[in-house]
Amino acid sequence: MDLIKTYNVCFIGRTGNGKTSLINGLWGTKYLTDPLVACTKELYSVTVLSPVGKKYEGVTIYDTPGIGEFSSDSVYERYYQHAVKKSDCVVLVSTFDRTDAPVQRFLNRIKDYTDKRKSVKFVVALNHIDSKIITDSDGKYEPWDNASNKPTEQCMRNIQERIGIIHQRFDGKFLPFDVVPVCAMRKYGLEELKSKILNTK
Ligand SMILES: Nc1nc2c(ncn2[C@@H]2O[C@H](COP(=O)(O)OP(=O)(O)OP(=O)(O)O)[C@@H](O)[C@H]2O)c(=O)[nH]1
Ligand SMILES: [Mg+2]
Repeated sequence: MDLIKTYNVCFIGRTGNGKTSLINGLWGTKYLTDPLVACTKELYSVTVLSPVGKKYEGVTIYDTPGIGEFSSDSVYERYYQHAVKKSDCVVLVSTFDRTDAPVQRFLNRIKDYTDKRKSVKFVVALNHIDSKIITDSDGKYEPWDNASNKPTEQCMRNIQERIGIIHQRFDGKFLPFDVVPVCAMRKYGLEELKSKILNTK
């Protein structure tokens, strides 16, 4: 029997989407991140003693390498298998970038990795919502209201649109899910994401 009974969570998603940044923001770890190149290349895990409901004494978080990274996918596959198999909650980290094909393929196959004795939960974190990738014809798109540290109304509309697309593309591929808009960089939405992951709401 495990000495510490943990609720296990794994973060998956394409390189640079902010898996490691979110884990650092949510659990105070200091794992390395990188703006330019694939950063996480092994399977990292950290265990935090902090009760989750009545059943668990702590939480173990798995940080995985980015999916869809050409041939390295096969190298990383055993990490994904291991982390998903251990997990009570799978967090997929996405962004406004619509290159979803690698993730759709991934969701098709991770069903086989889950531990069938667990009732696994699935959450999508929509990160990088402060991104300026989306521009208007006049180029004046401002995603962030710094005064309130919240997305602008225009950004909110982009978030709603992207959530719709994520549902169209991912519904039925794995488990039912909610999408939580977050910004790891500006520490926005982290409490909401944590409570969704840990089922505390
Ligand atoms: N502007 C902005 N930058 C972010 C946000 N989240 C993460 N970043 C930056 O994006 C870069 C990539 O973040 P990581 O956390 O390393 O991404 P990752 O998904 O772990 O990437 P891999 O380990 O390569 O799979 C870093 O430079 C972060 O500082 C965000 O919400 N907004
Ligand atoms: Mg990483």
